[in-house]
Amino acid sequence: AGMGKVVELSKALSWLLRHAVVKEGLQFQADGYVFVDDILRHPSFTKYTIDDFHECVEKNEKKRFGLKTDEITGKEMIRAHQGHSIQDLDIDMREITDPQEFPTVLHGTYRKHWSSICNKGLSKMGRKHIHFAPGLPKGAGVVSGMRASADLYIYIDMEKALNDGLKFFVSSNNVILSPGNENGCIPTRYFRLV
Ligand code: HQG
Repeated sequence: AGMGKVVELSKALSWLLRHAVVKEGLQFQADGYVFVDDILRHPSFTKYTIDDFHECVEKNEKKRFGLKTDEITGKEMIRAHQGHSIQDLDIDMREITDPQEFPTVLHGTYRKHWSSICNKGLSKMGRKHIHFAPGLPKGAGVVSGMRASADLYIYIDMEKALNDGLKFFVSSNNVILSPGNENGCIPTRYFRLV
């Protein structure tokens, strides 16, 4: 398939797997996986083939998706590794306990949000977690965990945040995720100057 079709499929899968499986009436497992066959039958996906799915997973620049074979049925399943708004999911993520493991943890955002972020801290907004990258994108490339279009980077003092009991996790595609405090926020006192 052409790159245009692959990117279009990546966007459609991000929408479905992160936000819409419930409202679209699709079955999903607690770990976020959905049967590929069920998706191929969905009206928005009938133009795609199983090969398009494989290509989309492999070529994805942020390694957004993962495939597995269901042990019971032997059928292929797909999930998004992070970025969900659906609440009833329990995706295996490793907790970060050593602040030295990720010396640089940053959130990519936009200057237009800065005054609001200063008031409330960084918020998970509509998602389950606030997203962070373990470093800046290399060269002109992209890094999982932040948007390439970000024009403001907020660095986190991991030592201070972990000491104060804030939780951070790493997803299978190396995105750093935090549910924030009881308000779903990382307060500004955990930001650091670089
Ligand atoms: C901002 C992409 C006002 C926040 C990326 C962001 C990521 C606030 C937006 C993943 C705020 C939320 C998630 C506050 C945060 N006031 N604005 N207090 N706190 N914000 O889409 O991090 O390419 O939910 O900075 O790489 O942009 O889709 O989060 O601008 O990993 O795989 O509110 O999406 O991954 O937007 O993006 P989002 P995000 P994919």
